[in-house]
Amino acid sequence: MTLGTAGGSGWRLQFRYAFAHDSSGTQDDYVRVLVNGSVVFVDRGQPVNRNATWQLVDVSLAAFAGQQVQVRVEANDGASASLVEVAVDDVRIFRGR
Ligand SMILES: [Ca+2]
Repeated sequence: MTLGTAGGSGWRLQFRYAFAHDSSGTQDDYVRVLVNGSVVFVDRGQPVNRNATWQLVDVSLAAFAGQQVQVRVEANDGASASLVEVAVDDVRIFRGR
């Protein structure tokens, strides 16, 4: 979608996500969100057990005003194979005040 016109303010990306991993998690495990190829959000694994809980993320898209945007979600089980569980829901792009 195209975010209005250049210089427009208030554009935001919101979504909920859950990221679960076990104690074999590392920084090479991650979930991230890219807008037009730029990383706007990342959460990396750690060597602890983490249960999946929904969390809200709110990112300003002001830098992309006037552009057509493509949002991409990536999840990665990097380094050695480990438990990586990711869910994303309620993705919204809107113009707030
Ligand atoms: Ca891994």
